[in-house]
Amino acid sequence: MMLVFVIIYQIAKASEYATILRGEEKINARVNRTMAWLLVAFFFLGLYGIWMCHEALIDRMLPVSASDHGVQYDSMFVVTLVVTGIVFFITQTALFWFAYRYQSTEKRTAFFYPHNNKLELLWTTVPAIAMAVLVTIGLRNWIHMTSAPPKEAMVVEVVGKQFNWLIRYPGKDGVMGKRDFRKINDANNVLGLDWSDKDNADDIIAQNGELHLVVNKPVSLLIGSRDVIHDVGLPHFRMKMDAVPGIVTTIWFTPTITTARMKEITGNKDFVYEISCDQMCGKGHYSMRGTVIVETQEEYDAWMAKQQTYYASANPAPAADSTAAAQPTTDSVKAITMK
Ligand SMILES: [Cu+2]
Repeated sequence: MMLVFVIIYQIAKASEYATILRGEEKINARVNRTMAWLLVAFFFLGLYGIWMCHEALIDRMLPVSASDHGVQYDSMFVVTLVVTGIVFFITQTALFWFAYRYQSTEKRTAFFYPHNNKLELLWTTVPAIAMAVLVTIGLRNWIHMTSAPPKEAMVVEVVGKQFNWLIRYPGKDGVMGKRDFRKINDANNVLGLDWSDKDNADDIIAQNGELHLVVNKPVSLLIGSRDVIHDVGLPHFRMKMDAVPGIVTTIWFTPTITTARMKEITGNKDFVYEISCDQMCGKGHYSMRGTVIVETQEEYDAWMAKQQTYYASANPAPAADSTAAAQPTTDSVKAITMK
């Protein structure tokens, strides 16, 4: 750093002496010319930089969106990028071209041009209209995505904790039983299911934390947290939503591409849809990677048929009473709660 300063200082000193020797005007004209060319060079260097970044990062881009809402997001993104991109290239080209074309010379003096109503009107209204259109598209999509999910949507609960995701399915009745944070214990009630609510009897908590979804079937996620604020990030579906302790947040979308199909599209046989935690939540934040499996209805049903209710897996009953434990009736649930 010091060396650079010394060099710049020496060059400045040298040009100062040169100015005295050769006459200031002549030197100024030459400096102006050099500066103008350097600006042009800077412009092309900048364009090359943009192209370079694009080349370097293109392989890391997410594959095509795997949800209907994601397709809408992507199209908004492209529209915004094209509109702002065109404006960027026009304004930047003009900026550097003007600096070159209208560089100061002996022949040309500066022209005082303080105000022009027509120009002011033009460069205020055009961006205002463009922004209004972009915001309107965004609002329309936002209203759709945050609206109530369709009636046929499946419901899955996703609860973040330090440091993994707990996924609960409502079971055959399609209803999630009540939860109470005071009933949470890591031994046999990770979500604090209230066993006095019989809707909990058939609820399922996926053993390996996999979120199984049916392709082309809307899904509504009920999102919560057991401790701090997490965030359900579903990059391949272009969705994300905060997981906040004490309240239920929701998102809904329709997955449109099965995991199997996405493996073909990406040419990656190990491809998995992931849930990332998009909110810094503690020292294990990086490890909160969940898996989403999008499959056909038949595959989903086959998987679901193999799942044990959380009640049964968390409360292994004595061997003699095994039938009651596997499918807890309201009575057996009550009996356990009374103890
Ligand atoms: Cu987290």
